Amino acid sequence: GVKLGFTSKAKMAQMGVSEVIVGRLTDAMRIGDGAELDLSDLIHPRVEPEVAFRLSEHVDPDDPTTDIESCVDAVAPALEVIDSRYQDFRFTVTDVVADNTSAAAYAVGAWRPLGDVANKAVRLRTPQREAVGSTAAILGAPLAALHALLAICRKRRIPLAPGQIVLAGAA
Ligand code: 0L1
Ligand code: MG
Repeated sequence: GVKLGFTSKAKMAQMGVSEVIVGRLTDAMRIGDGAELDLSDLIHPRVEPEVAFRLSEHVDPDDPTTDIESCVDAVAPALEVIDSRYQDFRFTVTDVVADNTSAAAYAVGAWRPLGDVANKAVRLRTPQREAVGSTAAILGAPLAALHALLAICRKRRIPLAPGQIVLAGAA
């Protein structure tokens, strides 16, 4: 699948960038239900609460009438673990795209039919801290991230196929 990065104003400001980026997800990055992530394989990981979409149709980037929302059949809460080969996540936009947008691992919760996921409260708890957010932080609404993804896929010739997942960005 694919993931979007820098979808929130807070994240853009934190990282000093101003554009949305796309990275690749592979099945080897997936953390299965109940599985544990071995942190010794990672450098300085961070975790992000996200919204995942599941593609049910091929997305044709060459068709100007493509409706990406109708290519999605399910939505789920997700966690993305990011990690960077750049010390302390200090990089340029070019660096981070070359580093596959810091994508390291992800876990997806239970899929449910696509419904309204705009402005949903999100709470992320780790042993160290607890933080709250909103799905509105994802470009105003997670569905907006799908439209941003289509625009980037058109420009960068990135294929999207049924069965792939899309991590829409951090809440
Ligand atoms: O998923 C993300 O928002 C991360 C994008 C890459 C930038 C970073 O490492 O924070
Ligand atoms: Mg992310």
